[in-house]
Amino acid sequence: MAYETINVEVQDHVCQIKLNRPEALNALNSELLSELCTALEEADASDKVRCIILTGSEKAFAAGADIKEMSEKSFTEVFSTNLFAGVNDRVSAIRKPIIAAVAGYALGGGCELAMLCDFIIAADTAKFGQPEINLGVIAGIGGTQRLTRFVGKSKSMDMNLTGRFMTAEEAERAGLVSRVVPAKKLLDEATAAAHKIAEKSLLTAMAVKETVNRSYELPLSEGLLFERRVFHSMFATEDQKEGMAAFLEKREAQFRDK
Ligand code: CO8
Repeated sequence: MAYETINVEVQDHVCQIKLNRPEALNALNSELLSELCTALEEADASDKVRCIILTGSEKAFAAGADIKEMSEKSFTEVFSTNLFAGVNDRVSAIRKPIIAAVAGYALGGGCELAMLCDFIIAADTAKFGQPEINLGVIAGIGGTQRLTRFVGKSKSMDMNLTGRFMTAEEAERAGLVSRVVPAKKLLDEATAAAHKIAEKSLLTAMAVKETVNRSYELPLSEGLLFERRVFHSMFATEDQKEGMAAFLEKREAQFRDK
């Protein structure tokens, strides 16, 4: 499918989706969000894709929701259309792993979109922030909720109340990003990580994603039970037999997603 505000490329089982509104630092307008959700759903459904990378430009992953588009909206309109609920639900429903490769600004909805991915690899130029308070609003798709779970209350309050930006180094220390790499190597590192994931059984990778995400929804005892039951269920798969046999026979596993 042809898109106006994103570029999509599939190579070696990895789908790279690049946000592409350079004139607005990849601000997330309704067209971009709709195209992004459709592209993610297409990748999720495609036999050719085993892992997804979401990225932006060198200057901006995304500088937030599109302020021009939002500025004239009324309460009635945003409430009755449940603005941004669909994006949260559609991105959360993707079952294949999504890596956010972030360089430059990831602000407001940009930071929230990165947090909706499964993990974040940051360039050393990345800047994360929830500056919505400067616009007289608050975060709307995870900036007060997911960010607090990732970095703790104190830092989340700091980010949401002062609107200051976090460097990549601080974001790694705080647990928001999994690794920081030189900006020039960002896509190579993200692609290498995606290829590593793509080599695994897709069934198992999806089970990992579903189970880790449950840890945010469940108390520990229920989370552990869910994990154990999913672990047990993997013994019904051919990939479990193959993975363990390959280890014992000292060879590479040939997973078949069965
Ligand atoms: N919306 C619309 N346009 C934007 C946005 C934005 N969020 N950010 C930048 N732009 C535009 C600018 O208006 C400018 O356009 P023009 O050239 O036509 O004037 C162009 O991008 C370049 O921007 P700057 O000239 O400002 O570039 P600087 O390098 O001087 O500054 C900054 C970069 C610091 C990133 C600055 O642009 C900035 O502060 N942007 C706004 C950041 C912000 O407040 N983000 C939060 C938005 S609110 C939000 O995200 C609510 C989340 C709700 C959920 C979202 C669900 C997906």
